[in-house]
Amino acid sequence: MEIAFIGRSNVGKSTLINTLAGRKSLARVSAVPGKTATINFYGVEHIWLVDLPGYGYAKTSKSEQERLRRLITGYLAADRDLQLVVQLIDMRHAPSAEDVAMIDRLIDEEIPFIIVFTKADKLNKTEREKRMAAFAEEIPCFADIHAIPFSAKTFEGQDVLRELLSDIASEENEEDGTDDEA
Ligand SMILES: Nc1nc2c(ncn2[C@@H]2O[C@H](COP(=O)(O)OP(=O)(O)O)[C@@H](O)[C@H]2O)c(=O)[nH]1
Ligand SMILES: [Mg+2]
Repeated sequence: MEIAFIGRSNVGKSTLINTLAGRKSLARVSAVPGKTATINFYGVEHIWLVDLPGYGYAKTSKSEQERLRRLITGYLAADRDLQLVVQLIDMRHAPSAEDVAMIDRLIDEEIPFIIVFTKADKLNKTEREKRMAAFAEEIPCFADIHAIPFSAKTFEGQDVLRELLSDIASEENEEDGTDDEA
C-alpha cells in the first residue's frame, strides 16, 4: 500500500516523510527548491511513502514543469494501492492555483486525502488564526477536509499523523488477513 505526498516544490514533503519515517535523511531535504525530479519510494514497515516531484517552482523550465506534471498525473492515474494522498500546503501562504486544482481533482476522483499545513512553527497565534480563516475561503470543501498543522521543528502534528498512518496500515492488514496478532 502507498501513501503519496503532493505539493509545491520546497513545501516540506521530504522533511515530512523523514519525520514520519523517524529518520534524519531518508528522503533528501534540500535548501535548493526543485530538486526532486523523479518519484521516490520509501518503505516504512508495510507502507510505501511516495515522494512525488514538487510542482510550481518558477525557475524550472516550462517543458520540465510539464514533464513533472505528467509524472504526477501518471502516478495518480495508475491502478495502484493508493490508500491516502497527503496534500501539503505552506501554512504561511494562500494555496497556489495548482494546489487548488490538485484538491479539486482529488475530490472529483474520490481519492482519499488529507491536507497538512507545513512550517506551522513560522506563524504566531494571530497569523495562524488569520490563515485558517482564509484557508476556509480558499480551499474547496475545506470544512469536510481533515487538515493538520505540522512542524518539523516543534513536531506539532507528528503524533496525529503517525496515528493516522498506523490506523491505515492496520486496516489494510485486517483486510489482507496478514495481521500479525491474528
Ligand atoms: N521552519 C521549518 N522549516 C521547514 C519545515 N519543513 C521543511 N522546512 C524547510 O523547508 C525547506 C524545504 O524542505 P523539503 O523537505 O526539501 O521540501 P520539498 O521540496 O517539498 O521536499 C528545507 O530548508 C527545510 O528545512 C518546518 O516544518 N519548519
Ligand atoms: Mg523533496
